Amino acid sequence: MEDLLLDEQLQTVAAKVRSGIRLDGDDGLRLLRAKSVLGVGYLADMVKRKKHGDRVYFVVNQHITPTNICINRCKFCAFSRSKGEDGTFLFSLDEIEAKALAMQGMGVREVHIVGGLHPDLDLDYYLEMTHRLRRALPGAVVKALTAVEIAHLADKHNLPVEEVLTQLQAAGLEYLPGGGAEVFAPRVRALACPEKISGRQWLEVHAAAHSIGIRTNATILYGHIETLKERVDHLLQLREQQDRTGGFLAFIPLAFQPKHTELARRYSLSVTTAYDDLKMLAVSRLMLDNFDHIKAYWINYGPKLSQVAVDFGVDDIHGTVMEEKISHAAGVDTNEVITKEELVRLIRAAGKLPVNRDAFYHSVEEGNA
Ligand code: V47
Ligand code: SF4
Repeated sequence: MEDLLLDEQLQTVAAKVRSGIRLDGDDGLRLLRAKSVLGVGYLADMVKRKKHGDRVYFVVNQHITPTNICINRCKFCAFSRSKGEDGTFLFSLDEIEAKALAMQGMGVREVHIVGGLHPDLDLDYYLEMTHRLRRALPGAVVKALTAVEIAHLADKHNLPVEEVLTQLQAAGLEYLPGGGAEVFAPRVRALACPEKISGRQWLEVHAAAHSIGIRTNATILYGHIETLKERVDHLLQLREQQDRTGGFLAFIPLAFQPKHTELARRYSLSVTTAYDDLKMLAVSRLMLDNFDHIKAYWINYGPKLSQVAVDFGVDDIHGTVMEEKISHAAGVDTNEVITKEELVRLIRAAGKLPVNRDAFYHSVEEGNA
């Protein structure tokens, strides 16, 4: 059976995986270039099972996007607008609080907040927002502001990143989402998001968060102009940082959604294929041996591919979401919400044990979640 799945190239990697030897960059490339997606998935599943057995996690969460006004205007982003342009939005603190209040009593464990870099919103807005969200949903963790938004606030107020994070933590922020990492390679950043902080700065913000006990996620935006080697280098940099600071909980490969984006227009890019997605998820599991969780973001993959992904190294399929603007602006045709019951059904039908988790992956309900 194994011989059918693992050709000569994959056998070399398989030997390392079985003996728990750390994979190197060449192994990463071999895996991404492998012909057999099933072979790569088989190895990733082996590692996933050692860490989590049959468990597959999800979270009852709510996404809130405060604004789409952004000074960066990354070339892959169809969601952002410049101030004064048509189609902008900005929610007041009362409106954001009302969204959270509407979710009271629904078992929400995480509020996920990612938005644009608004030129006029200051730190006080985010401190007050965090405080109000904690008050409205005391059982939920506030997972808010990517490293890019944190760096923007530090820059705006001429404060050290550590100070911005400490003030947000005092207001109740416990977790940073993984966005803004994109691809660390300066070549890709110069073409795809020239205004964004560098990969090094992104890693520094996460290191600062880890040093004061804020847990964080990490992402890669793949499937556009990056090379496979640039993908692997990105994973290696995250692994090195995790060895040093240890605060990452989940890694989320984000499949590029091309519609209405300048990057897709300029380079004639298409949406990723299921094979590319499954391989990327599996390779992430295999390369990131010091990350506990690999997440398939169902908003980008759709519920069906996310279900299949739980046999390819994935132990987490994200959550209920409620509203989603970034990927939908770029053309995904998934819903913006999925019920807890549907997530449980998908995980069970894959022969796995559904675990309703909190933001920190503590079990809220298992089995009959
Ligand atoms: O950094 C922008 C991405 C990210 C597109 O931590 C796009 O659990 C695909 O932070 N196609 C923000 N992606 C999203 C984010 C996130 C998402 C899911 C889970 C978590 C988590 C965090 O959205 C940005 C960028 O990489 N993005 N445009 C696009 N066209
Ligand atoms: Fe702004 Fe984020 Fe979109 Fe870049 S990806 S333009 S930083 S909202």
